[in-house]
Amino acid sequence: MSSTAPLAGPSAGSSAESPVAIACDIFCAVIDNFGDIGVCWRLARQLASEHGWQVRVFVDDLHAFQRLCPSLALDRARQTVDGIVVEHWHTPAHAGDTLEIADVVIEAFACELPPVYVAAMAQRERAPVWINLEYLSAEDWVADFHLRPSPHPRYPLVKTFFFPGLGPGTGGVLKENHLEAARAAFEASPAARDAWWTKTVGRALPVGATVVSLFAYENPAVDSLLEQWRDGDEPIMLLAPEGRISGALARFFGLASFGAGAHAERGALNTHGLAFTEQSGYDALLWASDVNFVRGEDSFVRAQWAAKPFVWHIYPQADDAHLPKLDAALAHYARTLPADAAAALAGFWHAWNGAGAPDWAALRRHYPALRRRALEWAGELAQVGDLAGNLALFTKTQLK
Ligand code: TRH
Repeated sequence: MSSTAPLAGPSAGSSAESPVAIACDIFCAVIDNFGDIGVCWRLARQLASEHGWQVRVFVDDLHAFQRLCPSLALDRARQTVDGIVVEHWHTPAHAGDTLEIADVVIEAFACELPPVYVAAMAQRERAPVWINLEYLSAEDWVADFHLRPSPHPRYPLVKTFFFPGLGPGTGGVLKENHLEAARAAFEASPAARDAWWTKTVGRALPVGATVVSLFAYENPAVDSLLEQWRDGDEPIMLLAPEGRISGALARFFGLASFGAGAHAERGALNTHGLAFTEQSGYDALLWASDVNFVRGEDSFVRAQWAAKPFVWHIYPQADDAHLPKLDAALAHYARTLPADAAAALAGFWHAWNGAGAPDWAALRRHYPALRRRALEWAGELAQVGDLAGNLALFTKTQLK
């Protein structure tokens, strides 16, 4: 129902008529990497497929987006992908070729909406529900600020802060309705797993090896870890999607590069470079692995739903502002772990984020407890509710 026409409401019309879909515009400015568009795209697809919303995504970097969504055309100002309209957003003034104002406007990660769009929001007979979707943080203050309104200084508009989080009273994190069933089906089907290994890695699942996926930023701790894996007793099958850590792998193995299809073996360490998959394909890598190294925001969340022990490379911020966030996440994730397992996990996460040396043997020793906790935590996190569902629920209360 995107229009500049007066809004009759999400379920306008008589009860005999089918309800009109809620129109939602999501604005996403890509700062760097894939997390900004990764979160927005996942949210967009979920609002469309699970809530029946008509979603339009404004994004300023189609190249980053295309890595997650290969069917996207780079040269089109406007296109429809999976039923979602994608506008190439030329910030800051551009707001599409025709000015259409949605029922729900999501400003992702405090990106600035085009002034012309905001002015038109204020002109609408019924003001849109305006959401500022924040970055995920596990810190306690998040629950206090979640859903706080912020009146616009000049227009009769109210922006609401929507905070993702890991605890009660926050907006939760994204989780599709079908996710658990998809994971269970993959884990229950040797044929599905075999097919995944053949297609993705080009070989069968190695018997007896610990499978590790590695998605990380450049990381000085990686050399020490690779040495520990190489020199250890336990066979390690390392699966590394091509990206910012690939250069370090190439240097370690004395190769020119370590992109998709690369392969190297040293001691107990067997490493394969993987192609960066489309977004929906990434989950299977997490399900296929025993331990996952993830980063940023979206892969951090996916690792929690994969219910396998994981190591988080948090997005580094100025003045180490990210370190309290790392500890806040650990406080949730490690809450019921025995003290020695919690210490091994915290030590490893800290080392992976710049403080100390990673101790793989210590982490490995506590694997059974970490695996139990990973499963338990996925259940606890699900209690907070899925972000798209929480957002849809809040929006409905505002559109009544
Ligand atoms: O790419 P990131 O480092 O993104 C970061 C964070 O979001 C951070 O909070 C933000 O401030 C910064 O960007 C600008 O990590 P993240 O969030 O895990 O996003 C990666 C996305 O890439 C995620 O949606 C999963 C997806 N992905 C694939 O689609 N295919 C792949 O093969 C891999 C490895 C990842």
